[in-house]
Amino acid sequence: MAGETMTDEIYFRDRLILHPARGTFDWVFRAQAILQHASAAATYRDARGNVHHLTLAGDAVAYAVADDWVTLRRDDGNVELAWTARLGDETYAWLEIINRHREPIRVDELRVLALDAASGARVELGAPARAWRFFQNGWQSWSATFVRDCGDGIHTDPATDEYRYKHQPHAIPAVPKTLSSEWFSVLTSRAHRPADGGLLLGFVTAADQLGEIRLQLAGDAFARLDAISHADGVRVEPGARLASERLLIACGDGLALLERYAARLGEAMGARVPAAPLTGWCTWYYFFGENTERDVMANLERIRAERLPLGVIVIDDGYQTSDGDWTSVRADRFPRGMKWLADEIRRAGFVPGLWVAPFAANENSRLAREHPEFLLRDETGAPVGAWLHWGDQCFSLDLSRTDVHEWLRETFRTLSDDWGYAFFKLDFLYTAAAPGVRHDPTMTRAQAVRRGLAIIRETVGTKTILGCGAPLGPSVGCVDAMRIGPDVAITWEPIFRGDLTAPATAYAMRNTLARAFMHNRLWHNDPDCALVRRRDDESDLVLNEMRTMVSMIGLCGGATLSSDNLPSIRRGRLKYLKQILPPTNIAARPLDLFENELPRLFALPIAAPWGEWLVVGAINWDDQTTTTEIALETLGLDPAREYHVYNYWHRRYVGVVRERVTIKRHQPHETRVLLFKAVSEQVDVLATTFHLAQGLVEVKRVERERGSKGAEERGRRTARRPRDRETRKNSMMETLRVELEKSGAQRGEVLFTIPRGQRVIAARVDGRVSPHRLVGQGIVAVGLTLDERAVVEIEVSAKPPASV
Ligand code: 9PG
Repeated sequence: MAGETMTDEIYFRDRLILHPARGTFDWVFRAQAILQHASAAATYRDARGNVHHLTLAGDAVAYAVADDWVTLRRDDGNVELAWTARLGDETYAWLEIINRHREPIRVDELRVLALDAASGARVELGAPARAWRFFQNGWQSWSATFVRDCGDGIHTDPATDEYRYKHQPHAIPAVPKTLSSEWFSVLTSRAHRPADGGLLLGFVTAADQLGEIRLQLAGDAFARLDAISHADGVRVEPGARLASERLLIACGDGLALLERYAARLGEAMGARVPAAPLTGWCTWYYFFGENTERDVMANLERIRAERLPLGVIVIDDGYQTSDGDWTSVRADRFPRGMKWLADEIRRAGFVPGLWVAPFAANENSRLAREHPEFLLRDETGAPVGAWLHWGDQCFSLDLSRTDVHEWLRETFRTLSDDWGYAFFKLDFLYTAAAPGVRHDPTMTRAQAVRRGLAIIRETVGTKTILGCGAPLGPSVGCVDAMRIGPDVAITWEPIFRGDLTAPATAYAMRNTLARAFMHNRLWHNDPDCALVRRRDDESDLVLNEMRTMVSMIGLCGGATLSSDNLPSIRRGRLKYLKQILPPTNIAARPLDLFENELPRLFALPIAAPWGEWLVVGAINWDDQTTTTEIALETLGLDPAREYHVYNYWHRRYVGVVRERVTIKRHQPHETRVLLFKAVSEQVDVLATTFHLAQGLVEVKRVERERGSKGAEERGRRTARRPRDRETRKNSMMETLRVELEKSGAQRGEVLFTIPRGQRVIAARVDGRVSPHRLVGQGIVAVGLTLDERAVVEIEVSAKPPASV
């Protein structure tokens, strides 16, 4: 049915209420109009350059409804707007602009949602705007991402050109209190428990236009909310149309909404999700560009000697003579060339990896001098800045040029085919999306990024691409892994604390928590390298800070790369790296993301065939020692049950807890890693200490045998094992057999829970009776060196039969 008649309200599928007489609509969730009098709008320029703003709101609009969609239309005589919502299980909306004029127009913005308080729009979150919380997703890998409490005011960025190039893709209006989030946001309110009332607005397609969610407050009050699809001023010819990206509108639990959004974006963009996460070693965070062939070989040797399960050896920045001249190598550092090195790395059993910033050129590079036409220009014809590399200006390339495409192909053919690199850390990718006058006026900034990445992908085939400094949306489907935060550093915070994107361990970890949900949905998350070197050995990080870095990287489950100078790392520190290798490939969840701007609870629920447990990283971001109380309910645990708690880094059994656990002396910047396992009535594995996940990675199998028969038979089979009398006498026994497997050699323990009324008869490691010690009431630990594989058994007297 289609209608031109003006009705006051038209209800559609319990989800949408149209107000065609006003050109607005409400979006409804559980009988509550969450978005009220929302509209849509576009900004375009005519052939004379006059700016027009066309909105659906204000007057009557035409509408059409069908089985599962609704369209609202307005025409200003030159162009037509068509807003469509598809309402199936989920709501998707998009906006089209149709040029009905005789001359071309240029489209700047398509606002798929436009809510203006001045014209009666409201967002119903059960509380006034000052009590809202807004998820702010940064533009590219390094850009800060966190949930902002609107009552806390806005975060002020360093207002430098350099910062703008790197982190601010849009000109944000000079209205006070503008909160901006790239591609998606979730709004919650302090009035709600986290489990309800979150509103997600998120673009689930991102290949053609940059998406932005923008919230504006006037003082403490709501002023505007917009979901903007940026069309970058592309030309639309007479008779032609341009559609925005697709917006998902949904309500629910904040964290669950983020997870759902990432799943939809990943599906729509054909995300590449590798089967196993990345591991490796990278030159950057020790050598900082001064790495040589000798350094790489020395590190390779230590990795081999320790049998560290690291896959890729990344030669980061510093091999090239200049940014842009990627095939021209510094012979002083790499005298035998990059192919020789790749061959050596491969021969040693590793994957050779290379860092490249493919979408930019140093002002002093041969590329920039010989091909000034490759550089992206602004309206004045000046090259567009990208970043400063040790004081040299780097410029953006124009990815709409076919000669740049050809150069890109040729470059990666050399690195991939001729030299043999099989892993590419592609950095400073945001430079392709810089605002500028592109050679091809129909190419948007998102398309420029994607075109560049597509060419590299075509050239390197199925080899691994890690995105870095990369605009997130258009990279989905092109990269296998993605850096999700600023650089880690040998300091906790930077000297200039105002810039949340500066290299700093705390800042890197902030993003690791906030973007954890992207792992395995958009790509493999890369939280950046783990640094375990000692303080003063080129580091300022104290033990607690180093452990926090390792805990966060381990819990986020993604790419795990080391970037220490391994030959100088002592065993006592190397064990920290070993304890997060290999990665679990499961991302922990920041449970209080919508309550604390710096989340304090990073929880990894684990389900293995032999049991379920929860590993929680409890972070103290404060500079003081504090007491941290954690209610079991906030961890998703049953407050009516009893749980064993094990303190991983301190190797201490905490005891059995109910309802809550208290960390009494939670030190500054310390992450207390606690394992929770429900108390059971049988002998069980409590934890293992070889890996932070405490059993998920290195325990391959757990077998249980009851009764004396099995044990005696095995006693005969392993004739060398001395059988103690008691064992044989005991007719009712139970044995738990744990098979462990892990690359390298590591000292550690397997801990068992022994229920009340049962007693340990013997512990065995690889069939030999081995000492065990009591570490708490009903908790027994068996120590061993796990060298590739081991079998640990615990034999206990079975529970006495219940008296009749
Ligand atoms: C190599 C490094 C490492 C690192 C990347 C990236 O000038 N800057 O603002 C700036 C920001 C980040 C940065 C370097 C410089 O680090 O994240 O892992 O590859 O490049 O130069």
